[in-house]
Amino acid sequence: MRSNFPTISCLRLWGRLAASCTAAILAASLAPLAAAQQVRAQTVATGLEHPWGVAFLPQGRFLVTERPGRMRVISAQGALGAPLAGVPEVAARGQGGLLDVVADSAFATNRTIYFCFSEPGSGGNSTALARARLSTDERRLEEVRVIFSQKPKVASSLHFGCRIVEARDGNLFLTLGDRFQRKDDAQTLDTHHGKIVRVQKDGGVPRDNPFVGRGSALPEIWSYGHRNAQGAALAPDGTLWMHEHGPQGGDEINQPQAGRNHGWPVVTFGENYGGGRIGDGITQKQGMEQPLHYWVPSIAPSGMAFLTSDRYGEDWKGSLFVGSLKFAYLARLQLAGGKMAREEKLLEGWGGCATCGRGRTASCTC
Ligand SMILES: [Ca+2]
Repeated sequence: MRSNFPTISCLRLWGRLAASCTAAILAASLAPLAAAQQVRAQTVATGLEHPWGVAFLPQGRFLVTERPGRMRVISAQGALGAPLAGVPEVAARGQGGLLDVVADSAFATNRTIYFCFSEPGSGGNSTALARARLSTDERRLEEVRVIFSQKPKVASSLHFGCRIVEARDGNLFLTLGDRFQRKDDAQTLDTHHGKIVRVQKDGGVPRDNPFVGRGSALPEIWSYGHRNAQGAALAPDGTLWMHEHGPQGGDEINQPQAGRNHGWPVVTFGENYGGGRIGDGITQKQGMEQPLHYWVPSIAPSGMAFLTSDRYGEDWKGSLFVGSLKFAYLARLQLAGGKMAREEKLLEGWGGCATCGRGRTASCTC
């Protein structure tokens, strides 16, 4: 019975072979020993096209985005609902489209969700964050309102970032990519390129954001010097963690704190595609944060979740899960003293994870 298994679930992409994807439930033994050998994947739904984000709803249901611009409710048994009405127009090109979705921490009473997408507009497109209510019949989004838009818009189909995390204080973190050709903007505070922003649920700016009142700096900015973050999660202590794609090599895990500079593109453990240094080819510089962990070669990380449950045994409790798009595995990262102590590769050869996110209790979705 599924209820006997931990709620590690997985939403995966079947490559480019067909315009259909499968959402799968992964289950692991309750036994703490040899848990990795007992992880397995279980298909729960098929027929999705480029699923990108997933939020858990009450009664074991899922809210899933499809990158071309659809959002659906999927039942606990895997039945696909019809695409929800009310999803705004998205710039569905390249890496862009309808991307992450999360349920408000009080969804059970307010039916509020937040989602982010590639927003078309004057000058091209950029990442936008919207809030909406899921109608009681679950056929449409109501009261849809864009509460934040990345500035400026540019003509690019790359590097949108777009992971949403609700912090314990009720503010929302949103990761924003550097849009690829604007990578140097990640070091300037007058654009939202290559940043993490922190906004209130109505789009307002928290007064204690680090750059409020600092000249031309945009007040939504929380941290900067990021490349393209497609995974973010709250740690058990309530702090924000994220990972970001490096160029060729140099994917990173970071713990962004208020006002910190995470270095891109000045410091990186990667190089240009095809070889050649980026900038001065340095990996550290005063005033710039070092990652907590990095991968060379790149694993192309997607999705992130901490495991907080006791159900998986002491070995797994506190582990950080990250999907690898490139090498098609699920990484379990074991922490010790705030550092990465060990990486275990799960589900190697299974086909890869399209996204990791938040689960209902203490779980990982990927
Ligand atoms: Ca960095």
